[in-house]
Amino acid sequence: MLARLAAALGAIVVVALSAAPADADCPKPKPSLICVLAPTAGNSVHGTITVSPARHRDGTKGVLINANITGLLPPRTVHGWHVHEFGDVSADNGKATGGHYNPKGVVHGLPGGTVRHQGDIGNLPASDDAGSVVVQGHWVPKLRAKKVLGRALIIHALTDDGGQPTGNAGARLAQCVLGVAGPAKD
Ligand SMILES: *[C@@H]1O[C@H](CO)[C@@H](O)[C@H](O)[C@H]1NC(C)=O
Ligand SMILES: [Cu+2]
Repeated sequence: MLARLAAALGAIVVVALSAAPADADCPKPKPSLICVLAPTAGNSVHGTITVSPARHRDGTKGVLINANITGLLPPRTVHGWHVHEFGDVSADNGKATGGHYNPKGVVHGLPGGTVRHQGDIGNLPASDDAGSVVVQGHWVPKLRAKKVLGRALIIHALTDDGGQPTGNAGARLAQCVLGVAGPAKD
């Protein structure tokens, strides 16, 4: 009886030891996401977007978005961009990605506003004379990188004016799926 109890306890200790993480003292690196744009039919927008978890000075959690996008024609135009619900880029018009990522079922808005879809990341800066934009550290409060992993990012033809229901941003020029990024290269 006692021997059997000791054996059972031994088994529990072994299980507990093998389950203990070897690197318990190392903080887990936070995943960053990467999205490589492909143009929808009839368009020529290409680019790469990264999404990194960040915390604002006031303690708000969110993400910082970097992007380098070309083919935003005509030149000097402002294009809305959003996280859309599904990572399905099988439709050549971008429509298989569904609507904006909006888990709370609220109304549309822009990142500075009090109410908005979580996928409402606003507008790109105006494209330059060549139709390109480079974005460094576009802050989006309350968006969580791990919640958008596997969803799509859409670049629209028109400016998101914040209007209902989806900002009047027009056709979808390019789409990509947010995936796990490798180690930072810069
Ligand atoms: C943006 O991408 C283009 C190629 O598409 C590259 O030539 C350029 O160096 C990139 N710019 C930045 C700031 O990464
Ligand atoms: Cu959109």
